[in-house]
Amino acid sequence: MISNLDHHLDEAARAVGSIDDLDALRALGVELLGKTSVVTEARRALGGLDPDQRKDVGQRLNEVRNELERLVSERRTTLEAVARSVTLEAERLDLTELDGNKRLGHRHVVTQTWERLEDLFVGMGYTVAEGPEIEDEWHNFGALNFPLGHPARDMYDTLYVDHGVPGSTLLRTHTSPVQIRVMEDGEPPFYSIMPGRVFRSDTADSTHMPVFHQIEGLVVDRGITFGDLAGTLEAFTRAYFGHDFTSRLRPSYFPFTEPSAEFDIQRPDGTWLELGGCGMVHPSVLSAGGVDPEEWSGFAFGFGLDRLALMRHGIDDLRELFRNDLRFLGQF
Ligand code: FA5
Repeated sequence: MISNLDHHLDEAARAVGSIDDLDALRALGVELLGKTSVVTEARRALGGLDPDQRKDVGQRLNEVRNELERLVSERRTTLEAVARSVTLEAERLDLTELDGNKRLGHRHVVTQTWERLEDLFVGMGYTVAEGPEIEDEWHNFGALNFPLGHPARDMYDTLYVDHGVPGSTLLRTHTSPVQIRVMEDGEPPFYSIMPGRVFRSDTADSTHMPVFHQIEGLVVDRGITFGDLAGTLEAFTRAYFGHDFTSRLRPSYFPFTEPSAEFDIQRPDGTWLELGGCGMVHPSVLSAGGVDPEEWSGFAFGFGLDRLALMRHGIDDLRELFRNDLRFLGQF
């Protein structure tokens, strides 16, 4: 029996050594160590041996079993290392070949979109303003006509910062608080855009990210009407997307604009994507910013900047923009 086991071990060692894929190794492991394997059968047969023989055969059996386990596990480690290096090789990026400018880095497609939008609006006479990403609840909500406890606050899944009174500090959920800051810091008229990063506890999917970008627009002057808003958005659509895109305004609701609308863009394939909201600035919001609503009126809009990039470049999944795969980003 002992010589049978030794012979089995020799054969098994050869079989393990000749295997070069992990699935086949898993199957061989079951064959060599599982319920119907030679070593398990031999253990069952031990009961029929006389005590002396049982001791010798039992000891050898344990040794053979341990050796089989070691052989299989060693082979697994080797094959896993080979699989890893095959994957690494396939995903290797050669950063040494800097022939000419071919492989130089360039701006991320979201940054390019951001800069293009700034150029476009600056060309239309707007200035660019910024505000903080960590905001107080007054600028993000209160001044924008969302009183405490107002159900419209639930439109945004807000991420609060553990600072000061609970609920008083947050990651801004939109760029609209910058409207208030622009009005607080200056005197009308205002023609400003406010690009920036915003945060919501949204689950990532093909059109949503928890961290994304918006571009806000605010115009406050004497005699501004909804017609000015519609005309500005139309001029923007043509300048940014070109002539194979169309846009539409749908009635909507935001506490800080009245009337309010949603701004959608139609792709060349006929599908629509919501890009943002807009409307006439609510008189209470003008007052909150220190602007007299009897004298001034205005409009505002807020677009998803990442979605603008998506539409313009025909990308169908927002998440692709943030996977940092150079083979993808290199296309833009
Ligand atoms: C707002 O955030 C309003 N502040 C917009 C506004 C400004 C209205 C000024 C009126 C006047 P909304 O929650 O719909 O509205 O977001 C605006 C746009 O941001 C959306 O249309 C969409 O393009 C983009 N957006 C919203 N959530 C996400 C997300 N999770 N990921 C990527 N883009 C998003």
